[in-house]
Amino acid sequence: MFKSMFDRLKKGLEKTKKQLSDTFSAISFGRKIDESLFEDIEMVLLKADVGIEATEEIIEFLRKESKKRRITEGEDLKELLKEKLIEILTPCSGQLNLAGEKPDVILFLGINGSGKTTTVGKLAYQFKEEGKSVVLAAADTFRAAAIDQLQVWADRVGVRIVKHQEGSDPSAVVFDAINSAKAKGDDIVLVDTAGRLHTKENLMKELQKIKRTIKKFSENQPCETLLVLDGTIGQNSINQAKTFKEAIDISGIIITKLDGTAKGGALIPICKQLQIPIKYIGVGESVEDLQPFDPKTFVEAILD
Ligand SMILES: Nc1nc2c(ncn2[C@@H]2O[C@H](COP(=O)(O)OP(=O)(O)O)[C@@H](O)[C@H]2O)c(=O)[nH]1
Ligand SMILES: [Mg+2]
Repeated sequence: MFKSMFDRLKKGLEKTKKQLSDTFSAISFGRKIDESLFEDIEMVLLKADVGIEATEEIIEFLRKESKKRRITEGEDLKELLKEKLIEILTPCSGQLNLAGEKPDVILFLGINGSGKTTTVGKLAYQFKEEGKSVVLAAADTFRAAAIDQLQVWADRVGVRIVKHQEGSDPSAVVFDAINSAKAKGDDIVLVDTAGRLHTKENLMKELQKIKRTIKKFSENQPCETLLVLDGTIGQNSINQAKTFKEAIDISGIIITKLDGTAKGGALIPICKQLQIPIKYIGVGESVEDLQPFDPKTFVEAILD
C-alpha cells in the first residue's frame, strides 16, 4: 500500500523531478565542486521555482557543508541538497486536525479553478474509506455549475450533499448542512465555497460570514480552514494566499495540480513566506492523488 502511494507521488511529481533531479545529475556528473558548479545549481533551483531567497540559503548551505564534510564530487551534493530541503520543509508540514466532534467541519477556500471542489471530493472519498460519514455543503452558490459539480462528486463517492439554489445565501447552506449532520450523527462536514464573487471584498465578507455561522455551532469549528492553491502557478500563489490570510485565519494549505508543473519547488518559498502548514498535495485527478504532505517523501520523490 505504502509503495503504491509513493509510486503515485513520484509519478505525479515527475515534471518537477525532471527539472530538479535530472538536471542536477546532468550538470554535476563528473564535476568537481567549484564556484561555477554552484552557479549552475542556482539556475536549476530557480527554474524549479524554489525562489531567490531560499535558493541563496540552500547554496550557502551546500558551500559550507561540502567544505566541512570534505565533499569534493559534484554528484555528492545531491544528498546535501535533500537534507537541506527536508530541513526547510519539515516545519511547514502538518497533519489534519480533527476536533472529534459530531460533526467536525472543514472549510475550503481558494480562487476559482484552484481545485477546491475536486479536493473536497477526494477527501470525502478518503474519509469514507476510513469509515467516517461525510456531508458535503455546496456553499459555492455563485454558479449553478459549481453545485452540479459537487453533486457529481457526492454521487461518485456515495455521500450526502446539502445544497440550495444558485444565488442563495451560502451561510444558509452551511447552517443547514451542519444541522443535518448533527441530526443524523455524521462525522464530517466538508464546506465547498466560491472562489469568485462580484468583488474581492464581497467574497472575503461572505467567507467570514460562513465562518461565523460555523462557529455558532461550536467554538472548536471549523477544525480546519484550508486554503487551496493551484500548484501550476508556482510562487505566484503566494500573493493570492496573502489576500485570504489577511481576511481569514487559515490553518492549512493544500497545493493541487503538482502533476501538471515543473514548479514543485515553489512549495519551499510558499512554506517559508506564508508560515502556514501544508497539509495535502494534489498530484493527479483521481481520488488517490490527494496525499498528506510529508517533507521526506516529497523530497525523495523530486530528488530521486
Ligand atoms: N491534474 C490535476 N488536476 C486537478 C487537480 N486538482 C484539481 N484539478 C483540476 O482542476 C480543475 C479545477 O478544479 P475545481 O475543483 O473545479 O476547482 P475550484 O474552482 O477551486 O472548485 C478541474 O478540472 C480539476 O479536475 C490535481 O491535483 N491534478
Ligand atoms: Mg468549485
